[in-house]
Amino acid sequence: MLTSFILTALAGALTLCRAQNSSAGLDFGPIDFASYNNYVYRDNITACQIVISDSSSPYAPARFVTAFPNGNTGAAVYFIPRNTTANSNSTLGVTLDPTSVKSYLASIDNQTGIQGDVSVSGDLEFGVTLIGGVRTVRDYVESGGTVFHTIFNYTLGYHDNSTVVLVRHWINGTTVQYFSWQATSNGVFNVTPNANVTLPPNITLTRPDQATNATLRFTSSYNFTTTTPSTPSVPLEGLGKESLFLTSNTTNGTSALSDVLAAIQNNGSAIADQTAFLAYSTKFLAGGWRFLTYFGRDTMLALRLLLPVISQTSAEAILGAVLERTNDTGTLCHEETIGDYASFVNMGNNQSELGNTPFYSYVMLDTDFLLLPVLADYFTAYPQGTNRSTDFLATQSTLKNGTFRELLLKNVDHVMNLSIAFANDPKKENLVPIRDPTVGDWRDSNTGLGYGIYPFDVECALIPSALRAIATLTEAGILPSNYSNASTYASVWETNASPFFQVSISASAAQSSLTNYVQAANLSESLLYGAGSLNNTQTVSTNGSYGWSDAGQIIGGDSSGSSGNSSNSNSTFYALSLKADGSPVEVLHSDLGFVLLYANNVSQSIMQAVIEALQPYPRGLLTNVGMIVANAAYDTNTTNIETFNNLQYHGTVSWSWQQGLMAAGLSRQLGLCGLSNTAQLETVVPGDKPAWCNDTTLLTSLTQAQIRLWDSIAGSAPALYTEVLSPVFSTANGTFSIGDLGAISPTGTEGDAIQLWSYGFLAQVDPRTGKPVAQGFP
Ligand SMILES: *[C@@H]1O[C@H](CO)[C@@H](O)[C@H](O)[C@H]1NC(C)=O
Ligand SMILES: *[C@@H]1O[C@H](CO)[C@@H](O)[C@H](O)[C@H]1NC(C)=O
Ligand SMILES: *[C@@H]1O[C@H](CO)[C@@H](O)[C@H](O)[C@H]1NC(C)=O
Ligand SMILES: *[C@@H]1O[C@H](CO)[C@@H](O)[C@H](O)[C@H]1NC(C)=O
Ligand SMILES: *[C@@H]1O[C@H](CO)[C@@H](O)[C@H](O)[C@H]1NC(C)=O
Ligand SMILES: *[C@@H]1O[C@H](CO)[C@@H](O)[C@H](O)[C@H]1NC(C)=O
Ligand SMILES: *[C@@H]1O[C@H](CO)[C@@H](O)[C@H](O)[C@H]1NC(C)=O
Ligand SMILES: *[C@@H]1O[C@H](CO)[C@@H](O)[C@H](O)[C@H]1NC(C)=O
Ligand SMILES: *[C@@H]1O[C@H](CO)[C@@H](O)[C@H](O)[C@H]1NC(C)=O
Ligand SMILES: *[C@@H]1O[C@H](CO)[C@@H](O)[C@H](O)[C@H]1NC(C)=O
Ligand SMILES: *[C@@H]1O[C@H](CO)[C@@H](O)[C@H](O)[C@H]1NC(C)=O
Ligand SMILES: CC(=O)N[C@H]1CO[C@H](CO)[C@@H](O)[C@@H]1O
Repeated sequence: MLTSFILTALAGALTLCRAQNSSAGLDFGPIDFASYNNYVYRDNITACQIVISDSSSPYAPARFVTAFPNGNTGAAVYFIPRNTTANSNSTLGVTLDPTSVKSYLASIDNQTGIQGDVSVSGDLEFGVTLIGGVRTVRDYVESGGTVFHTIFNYTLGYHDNSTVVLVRHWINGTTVQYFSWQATSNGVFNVTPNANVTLPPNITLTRPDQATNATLRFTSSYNFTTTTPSTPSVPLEGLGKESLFLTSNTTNGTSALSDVLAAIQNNGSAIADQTAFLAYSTKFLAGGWRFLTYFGRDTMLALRLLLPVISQTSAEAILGAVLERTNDTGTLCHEETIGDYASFVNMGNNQSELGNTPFYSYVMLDTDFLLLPVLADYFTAYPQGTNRSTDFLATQSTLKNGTFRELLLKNVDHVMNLSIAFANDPKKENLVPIRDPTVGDWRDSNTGLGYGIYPFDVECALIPSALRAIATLTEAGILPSNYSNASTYASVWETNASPFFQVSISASAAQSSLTNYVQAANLSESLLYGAGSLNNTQTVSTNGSYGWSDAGQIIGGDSSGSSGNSSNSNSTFYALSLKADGSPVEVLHSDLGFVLLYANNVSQSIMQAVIEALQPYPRGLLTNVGMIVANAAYDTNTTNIETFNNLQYHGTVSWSWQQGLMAAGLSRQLGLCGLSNTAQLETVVPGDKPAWCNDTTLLTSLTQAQIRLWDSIAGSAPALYTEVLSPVFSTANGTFSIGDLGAISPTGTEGDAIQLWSYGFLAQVDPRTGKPVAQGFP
């Protein structure tokens, strides 16, 4: 009796707690990136990102997007300028008044959302309008305006000459979504319903006073509550920067760590707020606006980068979200699809009876190996996680049956099963291929991996690291003792996988490849000398002091030094991937960073390859606006010059988090050598000193490469926390500028302005100055 009374009372209290969302508030913007201004607003009613075209050019439509983490819900409209005024250039500017933005709550039907005012500088017509999932908007945008499914059609609601309401009933459930526009000054709507109701109405706005702007009030709202069988309503509770990060008075860490934590809360607090928009107590989101939902890989990589500074609450939110979504075979979830778009996916899978039950995708191979390394580091090397394993792993999962421990063991078994063949017989065919023919690791696509199926990052870094983690967790008594093979498996992978990826190139072949590449890619020969495009931005004015183009530090250089290369002066670099026939995709790449941050017992040959990759592009990966992720300059298959050009999502473009990975990894490896390095926040487990630490020439080269890398990173400062940028070359200046991939590429993948893993930089110190990155660059 008593027990059941208490349970009922508790359940009541729980419902109350849950009905009251207590998110940390946020209100910031604009963040201007990739031709859009981004604003964020979050309170205890809603969380929303507003994205608006940042400039007007003649006749160009202006795009307006609202994107919500809850249900991964979105609404977008393209405003098309009208040529109504004689002598007009028909430009249309749309500007948000940030002070007008507030949350919207209509208790009558539980609608929540966002409201605000925009000022529009011209007459306009409503173009394509999308209402439903963020994914629906993404599909349209990323397909260059071709993908638009009838099932997502909206209908015209109430309208008069000052108001237009667009309505969408979600595919399943009772959610209704409204996208409303009200002309509050100098605007008159003219709305003509289409005779065919499945086609859009004609909506125009005219300004009675052509000399001034019109003001439009938008309201974007919907009534959806996340539901799971056992938790009928779980609002997303947003974490503020104070609970997201450690604060300097909660640790007794090094002074470098205290400085970094203080910088995050003080000078860097605007950046910390951006991170907070992606941080919720039950999951973290990958990025805004295009990825405002759970992505396993993004969140685990972000966690790994942020380990020195992230709070226990946040670390466990990320780890828990991954474990919650583990499937029966121990495969980890790549992406969750929720809300309206989940219905669409379920129907596509002939499972429409599931309604809008979340759909979990398990396509990515790299994701499977990312949990164990970060979990092992969290439990055994970082103070936040020490002594947390018992309680945390005892947590009951809400999305899947079982405790976190049971789900973790499934992943451990999965990792052991995938790696056993190679561990027993280390030949190429026993490497682990990507599961899906078109996607496999963070480089996503066929083209991103150069049509390879064995990715370097997975085979050479993530698998050995996951196996090491199993050994570490077993040793710490966190995993049961039946994984005694893990350590042996790890050694086999560490020793035998990377040699398959080696590509040997002679000095003369390297030189002629570069000469050919510079022409094919419309670059300039000047980039091949000294500091290349970094000539004016480097730390020191004297070429050579930081190993720019030193023979012992470049591909095809005279490697008589400590390079570890053979005496015939051939250089070795590591292929991006291997094709099904085992042949290497000879593309220089930044995934070496995975080895640096994740792997143990890294070979001297790889360290030498890192030094050589950290040279100016096209000799290496560094441009004056950031490190690029792929470079086909040395590829004997010259068609890859096109496949990896600067219009490709994973071509000669810069992903900021990859710079962060490389920088954190270098810092970790130097730390393993016991080198006192101001950049060192990574906790280094003693006893892991690699053999090459005794090679002083190599160590000097590594520290020089580190400085070069940070010169390049500093050049990307205006886009440091964004998703992706494309370096655009100016022959006149001999340097690159930050280009907007979405605008210059016909396939139109625009970069997100705020991307979770790019905030990994908040845990780093610039080794050139000893200052926390959170403070900004000098
Ligand atoms: C949200 O917070 C405000 C002010 O802090 C409060 O007045 C309001 O009642 C809260 N709303 C909800 C739904 O909790
Ligand atoms: C506006 O003018 C431009 C340039 O003359 C033209 O391309 C466009 O079709 C016109 N738009 C309308 C709606 O008339
Ligand atoms: C169009 O814009 C250009 C550049 O802003 C300006 O020079 C030109 O006078 C404008 N034309 C008209 C007809 O307003
Ligand atoms: C008119 O709209 C343009 C573009 O949105 C904006 O730049 C300008 O500041 C607005 N003018 C006023 C007076 O609000
Ligand atoms: C609004 O939400 C409350 C609490 O979840 C629920 O009791 C009520 O029925 C909902 N109202 C409507 C109109 O759906
Ligand atoms: C808008 O509609 C109202 C009511 O129908 C009418 O009184 C008013 O004149 C209209 N305004 C314009 C500019 O058409
Ligand atoms: C959403 O709102 C509609 C009316 O606008 C209502 O019929 C429906 O029950 C609501 N659904 C939820 C989940 O509150
Ligand atoms: C209405 O438009 C849709 C989509 O273009 C089309 O498939 C349908 O045949 C049209 N219906 C009528 C009655 O014209
Ligand atoms: C919408 O109506 C306006 C004004 O009548 C007209 O100029 C425009 O061409 C129409 N747009 C479409 C797509 O029919
Ligand atoms: C820690 O420091 C912050 C300011 O940096 C302060 O607001 C907070 O109260 C302090 N917490 C404790 C437990 O001392
Ligand atoms: C979801 O909606 C689709 C399309 O209307 C329908 O076929 C399906 O039966 C619905 N499923 C549920 C569970 O409501
Ligand atoms: C109102 C609306 O969005 N109508 C669209 C419905 O879907 C068809 C095809 O997918 C589009 O052509 C309509 O514009």
